Amino acid sequence: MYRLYYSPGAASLAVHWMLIELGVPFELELIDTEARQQKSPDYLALNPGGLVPTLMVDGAPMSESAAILMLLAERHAPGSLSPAPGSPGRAAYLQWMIYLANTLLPAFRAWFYPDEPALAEASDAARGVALDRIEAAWDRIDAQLAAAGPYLLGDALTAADFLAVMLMRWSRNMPKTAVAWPHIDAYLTRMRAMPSLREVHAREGLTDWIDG
Ligand SMILES: N[C@@H](CCC(=O)N[C@@H](CS)C(=O)NCC(=O)O)C(=O)O
Repeated sequence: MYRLYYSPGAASLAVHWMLIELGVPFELELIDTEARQQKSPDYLALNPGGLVPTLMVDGAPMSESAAILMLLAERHAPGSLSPAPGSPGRAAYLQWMIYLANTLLPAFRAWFYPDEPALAEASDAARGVALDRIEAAWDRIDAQLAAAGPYLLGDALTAADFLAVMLMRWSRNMPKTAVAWPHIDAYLTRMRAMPSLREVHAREGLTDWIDG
């Protein structure tokens, strides 16, 4: 059985949401990031970066939310949440998964942890750069939704939607939230109606954002 190490609202949310959507059995283990449990020796043995999430897969720890989403999609929804190798949608799927994981998610890390990319005295500047990068990503994603829609990659829900929606949620307290972009706003209205997204909010005790 899968075991997900999670923290409410963290990068584990997308994985937790997909596990619920897929209907596969799993156990949850809460990691209290306020208490820095993610840096405990026991957890570091599973996730050397000391980050949430970790998913135990067949007894072995796996980290990196995007990679976990891709694995779960391949294992449990072949050809639907994850376009098959060689299929027409595969290239765009890989591109968007890596863009979200490699460009947008790190910009959020720089926004939430500005001391990481810069010294403490330069953290305001680091946050400014992160904000520009996040807003540039919303421009790009909004244009993609306008051109493709109703999901990020067109007609079908994919793992990229799980990652994108989680990241959109992370913008909820920023100066300009993702819903300021009209096609993202319409997309989130549709996505927020998904029972599995509502369920993961309920299970993680998250009451803000889900109702707009
Ligand atoms: N690239 C990692 C990033 C995970 C990440 O940044 N997790 C945050 C929570 S959203 C975390 O563990 N923060 C605690 C820390 O940095 O100590 C992934 O996608 O899994």
